[in-house]
Amino acid sequence: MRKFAVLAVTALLSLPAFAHDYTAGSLKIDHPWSRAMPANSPTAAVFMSINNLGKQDDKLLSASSPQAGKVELHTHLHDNGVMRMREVSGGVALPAASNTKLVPGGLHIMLMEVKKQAKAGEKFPLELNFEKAGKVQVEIKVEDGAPAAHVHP
Ligand SMILES: [Cu+2]
Repeated sequence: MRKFAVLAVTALLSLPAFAHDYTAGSLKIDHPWSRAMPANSPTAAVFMSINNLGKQDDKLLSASSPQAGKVELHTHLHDNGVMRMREVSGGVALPAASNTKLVPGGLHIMLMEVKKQAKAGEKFPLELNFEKAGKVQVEIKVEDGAPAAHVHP
């Protein structure tokens, strides 16, 4: 009986966390996710944090996914008070001993020409291509997250 209770608590605690991370060389890729995609939406943004635990800088050069016809690396820039997305030229720098966060409103991986809009709870594969760590396959978890604070319906 007691064992059952412990198992139940563990299951409850582990469910909402969705902890999933990947290690590639000195890179630790934590919690790659995207939001549930509205029907017919041709684009979707993917977020994660990439912790470079090594002594050498690395760089995220590109990404690809069977989910999308094209994948770009994007950042947001303020342009006369308007937030605009812009492709990051030359890749996303991952300085040694630092944690680079891809978050809503900041750096993100942009899926273009999305082939099938993913729903919350689904997963899809994404391949990250790093300058030094090479190619790394990760699973993107699709979450039913609220829209970013600066987006108005
Ligand atoms: Cu974008």
